[in-house]
Amino acid sequence: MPADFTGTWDIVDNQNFEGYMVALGIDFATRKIAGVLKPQKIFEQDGDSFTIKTITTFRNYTCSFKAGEEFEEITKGLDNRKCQTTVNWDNDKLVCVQKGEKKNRGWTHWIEGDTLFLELTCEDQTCKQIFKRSA
Ligand code: VL7
Repeated sequence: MPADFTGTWDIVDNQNFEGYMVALGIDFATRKIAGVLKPQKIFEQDGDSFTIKTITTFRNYTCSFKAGEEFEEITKGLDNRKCQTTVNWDNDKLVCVQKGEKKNRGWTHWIEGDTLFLELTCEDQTCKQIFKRSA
């Protein structure tokens, strides 16, 4: 049985989001707005099929995929790039590789109890986010 991420998660910590946004080439004004947001993650999971919604007061981002199947991701409203993206299980972690213009781009999610972890990487920058289950 794979891990079940289904639910709603509220951010409680966000380390080096600024560095991650700089690596993605996000402009100064947008970074200042984005840097104070408190994103919520809403996971819908049916086995290996996922929809992850990242919800903020500024912009929302939705990504749907099936583990193990490559898809074209357009990071609309974020850095607006096209990636060939694959998310795979690594034991109970979800490991995403976003192939495209930016080197070493991807993210990893995992759960420990009622805590959801996310590490977002682009080039030499890693942002570490922590969420607590709210529903
Ligand atoms: C993680 C934001 C910064 C542009 C707006 C900020 C809007 C949220 O990759 C992500 O989630 C994965 C893993 O959970 C699933 O899709 C999105 C947010 C990255 C990067 C870019 C700043 C402008 C913040 C919508």
